[in-house]
Amino acid sequence: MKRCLFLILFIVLILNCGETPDTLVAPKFDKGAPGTALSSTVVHNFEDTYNPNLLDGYTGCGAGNGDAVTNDLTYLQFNSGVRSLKVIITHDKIKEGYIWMAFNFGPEIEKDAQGNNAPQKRDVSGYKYISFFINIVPDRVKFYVEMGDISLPTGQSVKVPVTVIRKFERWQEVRILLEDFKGLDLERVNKLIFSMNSDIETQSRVDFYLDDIIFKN
Ligand SMILES: [Ca+2]
Repeated sequence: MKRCLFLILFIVLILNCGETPDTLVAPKFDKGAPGTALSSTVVHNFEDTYNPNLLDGYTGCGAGNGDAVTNDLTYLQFNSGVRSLKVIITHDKIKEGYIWMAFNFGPEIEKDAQGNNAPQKRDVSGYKYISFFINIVPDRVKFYVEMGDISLPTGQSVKVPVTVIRKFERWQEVRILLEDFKGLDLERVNKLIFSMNSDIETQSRVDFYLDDIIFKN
């Protein structure tokens, strides 16, 4: 009888070992060998280098019409690892400007019509969210998350507005459903952009920290 119980216990253990964890229920993803589908794709975690990002693409920022944006890897704050990205934005309250921080998807080996390195397409259709962590100095910040696909002309994207209310106390995760990017071809996404228009932001200066930009389910 004892031997029989041991046998049953052994079989149960074997069956449990063979179970596939939920995290491996995978989306479609066009990088990596077949059968190695991933449960998430990290765009940037701001740990080792600013450029290239973890999708082998170029990360850059800019502003016009009197506005300014700077960003730097910093040890002052982090959600993962030991570093995050510190972003400082200043607005010209008189003029209307556009401020952007772009994460192109790489490797950027092809040229577009203007001769610039062209971001490469990624299939993110198997994911449910684009997620990122933010920690902010002012108690309210409004911006857009934009994404482009390779069928859109250069400079065009699909925008989703985001308002973060949390004060500079702790990291806050923001998740945006990918289905909210109406009309975007999720099988051929080539860039992710954080942007602001001066006219939607009342603060003259916004400091915030950004970490762990991830496509996930
Ligand atoms: Ca980090």
